Amino acid sequence: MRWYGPHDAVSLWDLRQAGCTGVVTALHHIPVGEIWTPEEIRKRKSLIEEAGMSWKVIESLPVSEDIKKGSGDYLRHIENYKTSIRNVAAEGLEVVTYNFMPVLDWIRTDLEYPMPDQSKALRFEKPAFMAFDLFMLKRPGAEQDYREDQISRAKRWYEEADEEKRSRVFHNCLQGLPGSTESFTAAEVLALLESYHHIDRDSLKKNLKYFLRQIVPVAEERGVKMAIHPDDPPYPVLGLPRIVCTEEDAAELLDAVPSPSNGLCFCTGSYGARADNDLVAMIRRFGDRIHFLHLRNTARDPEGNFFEADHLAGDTDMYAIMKEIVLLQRRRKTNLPMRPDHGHQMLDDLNKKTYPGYSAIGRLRGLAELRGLELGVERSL
Ligand code: DNO
Repeated sequence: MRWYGPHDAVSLWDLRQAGCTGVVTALHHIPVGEIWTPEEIRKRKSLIEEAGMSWKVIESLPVSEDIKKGSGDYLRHIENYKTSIRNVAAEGLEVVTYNFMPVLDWIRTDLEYPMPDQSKALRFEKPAFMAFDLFMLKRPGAEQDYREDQISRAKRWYEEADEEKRSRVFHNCLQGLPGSTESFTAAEVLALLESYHHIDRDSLKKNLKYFLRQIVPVAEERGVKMAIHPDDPPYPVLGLPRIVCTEEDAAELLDAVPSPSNGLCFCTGSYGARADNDLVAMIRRFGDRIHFLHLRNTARDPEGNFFEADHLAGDTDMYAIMKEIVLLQRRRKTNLPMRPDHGHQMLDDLNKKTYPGYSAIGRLRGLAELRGLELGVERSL
């Protein structure tokens, strides 16, 4: 399971009691672009081991905006990234998760979407997001990115929403980086977006490939596996290109640097938010390059809205996915690290302040269901 570090309201012992054996975490206190030192890595590792679990997977070693843009301090950041890879390898860590989403990591408009059982889920509501973009953030040129009917739909959402609803969506869309409780201001996001105005899909891809060509040989030499997380939601947002959304995107980046160390974090929630991604086929095709999995389910509609369903419900057939993973593990003669991604806020979670999607009990439920499913599939094959 994921742990945000000593400040996380969910403790390591909570995770252990949930049935977790391997923790995935990051040194969120080290500024993006700087080096993860051996001391800091060791300190974090011993905390986890003292609670009887292991740390093999990093989520995430973040890639700086300069690297994504291929400008500013990017060469120094890449050298630092290589040093961090060497440092984590020396401490026995095996997988480095990262993403290449410009400016914002994952985005949701609603962090407390009520489920019929009164638990709360994360949701992405397209009209709310478009209203945020067009009428709250007021991004220059935003109307060119939407069709007429979408703009009217967004306007209707905006007019019908009261002040409180608008400001909740505004705040949710500006949430800061994972592991931070701060959010961006509108002015900061607009400035960041502006700094990407010359970066289109092709140049972002070029920068990702450059980064991979630099990093992967070091990872390979030290026995580390890089695992790129897909974009979430898996389509362009706020005029920014998104380049890890589909099977073809994944194939292209894997082919660009054909090394076992250049691999995927296979997130069924992100890839699964698009109806055109066939997840089982993707696991079959990319199996040898999948180094980490996020198991999560979404329920989507044709408008582009989705909410995070229970792990065994929603549009993704989790049984089919798990079966494919079990077969893959057998073929590769290994146990792949995987975790339940997100969970509903439920029971005592409802009275606690945790990172959105990362409350203890909702994830405990997800983990328990997924472990049961895995064991059942395993025994029946
Ligand atoms: C959200 C997570 C992402 C993920 C990063 C990986 O819950 O799946 O924040 O950790 O995109 O770099």
